[in-house]
Amino acid sequence: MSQKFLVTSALPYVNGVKHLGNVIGSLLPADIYARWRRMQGHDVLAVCGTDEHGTPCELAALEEGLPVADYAAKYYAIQKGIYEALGLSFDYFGRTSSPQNRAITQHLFLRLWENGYIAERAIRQLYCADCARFLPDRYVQGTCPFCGFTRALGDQCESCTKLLDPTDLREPRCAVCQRSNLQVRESKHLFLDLPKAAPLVENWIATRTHWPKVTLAIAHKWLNEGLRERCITRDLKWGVPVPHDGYRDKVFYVWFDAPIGYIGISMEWAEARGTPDAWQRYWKDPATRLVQFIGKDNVPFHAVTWPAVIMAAADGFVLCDMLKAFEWLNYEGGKFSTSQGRGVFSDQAVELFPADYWRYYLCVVAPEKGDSDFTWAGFQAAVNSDLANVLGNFVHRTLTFVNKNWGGVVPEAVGAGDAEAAIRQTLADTVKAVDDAMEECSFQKAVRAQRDAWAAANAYFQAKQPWHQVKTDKAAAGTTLNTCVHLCRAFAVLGSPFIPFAARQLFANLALDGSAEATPWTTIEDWACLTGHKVSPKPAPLFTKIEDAQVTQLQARFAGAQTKS
Ligand code: B3M
Ligand code: ZN
Repeated sequence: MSQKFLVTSALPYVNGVKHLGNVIGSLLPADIYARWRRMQGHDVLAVCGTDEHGTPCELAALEEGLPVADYAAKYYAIQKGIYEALGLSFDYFGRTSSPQNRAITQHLFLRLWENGYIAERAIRQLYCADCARFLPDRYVQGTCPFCGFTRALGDQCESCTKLLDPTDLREPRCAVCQRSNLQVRESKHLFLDLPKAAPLVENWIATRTHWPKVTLAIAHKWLNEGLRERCITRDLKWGVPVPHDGYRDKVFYVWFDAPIGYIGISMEWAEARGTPDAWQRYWKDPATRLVQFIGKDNVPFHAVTWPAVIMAAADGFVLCDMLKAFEWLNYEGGKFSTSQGRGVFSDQAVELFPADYWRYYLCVVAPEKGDSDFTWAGFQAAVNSDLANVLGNFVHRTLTFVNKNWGGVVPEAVGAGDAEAAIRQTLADTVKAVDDAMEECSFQKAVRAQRDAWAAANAYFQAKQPWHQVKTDKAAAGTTLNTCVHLCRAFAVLGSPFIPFAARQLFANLALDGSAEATPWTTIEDWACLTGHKVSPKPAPLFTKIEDAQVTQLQARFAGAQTKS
């Protein structure tokens, strides 16, 4: 039965180009999941976009010497292009700075105000006497009062993930001028009354027992520590203006409008296709399954604050059904580092190798049960062994054999025996394993199950020895090859969400239309449907192996101290 799915990836900050850890930390999983559900015939709306407000973006614009709006437009376009090259199939890649997001953010704020969830408070705020301005969150840097990390920012400590207020920091300094000529001045701000919303959130989280362990652990830890009122306004010009007298010169805190951006981007999508209300079919239907992919540092905002806003606003928006959080991907045993040019960034990745190589390997090392490590040796092994030697080789030998011995026409399967029964069972088990893995959003399991099936298919071909069969019993050879061609087709269907470009080539090699309509998921185990079908006379190779020399070169190039492009 077709279901409605809303699929979101964390919205990457617009400041610069993201590294491979960010790609596997939310973008790629969201795409694969969306493709998987579309392939199954479900009604999917998948959205992503750049998170453009807040101090990270302003500080980056300052560094690049561009007005912040121009800076955001520039990197929005750059990021969008890279994600298309990676095959990310969002229905819309939008921006949190859109007029749609401004409207829905202001609307939800007013609902919160009416419902009594907004408090006015005079707060003491850091003011830089040298820059003559208030310093909101990330404009202040200093030492984390909880863990002692010396480069904590005013909104969150990157090291222990605790949320902070700028005045919590010890030895604070101004991020703009790096001096400590700071004063504490009083100014009025608006606060989200999280203590009042806490029971709503607690009751709701109690129903999310199917969430992954890390997500629940972080959510519970946060709730157990007790929720504090959270300031949602900032003294900045760049952002969504606060629609309330006395605050009209302020904007909302970036983490207030960023998750609302999922809705804003859906509104952009609806308008772009000429059906401005279509977003409501997803967001306001309680039967919609909202599936969200994020990095683990984003859990508090997605498991607690944003749901608090949605529930307190009581405006009929769906809440998250599945919140999948990823841990960190490291690079060759250390951290990816933008400032030191260490590791592979997404713009470089798409220039170096076909997108599927990254997509596949990143799933193999997806940081799902803890942090994991990108290594060039692992990347090379995944491409050369799994993709080229196992899947690529199986497809190649199958199609070459059918072309050579039957003129490309798939022979009949007569007298299928035990070996056929076994491999059919393997495929049935694989289909179930991948579907289960996707239901629990486990990407490692999903690709492992497929790799095992590719290996089993190769072993079947090897064991049947069709090159002998064809000389002694051509009908028996036909049974073998009929089975193998069907396996190729099944692998194309199952693989299409994960390695969409190779899957498309595989469908072309089979001379099949690979669209979900033409080759529906439900026919994956229809073992009769290809008999008599003519495959392509010139199947193209799916993958090219990576040479050792190239790996050595890449290890050196990305080890750090690359000049920033
Ligand atoms: N931009 C943080 C990040 O990229 C933030 C996510 C927003 S999701 C609404 O990690
Ligand atoms: Zn300053």
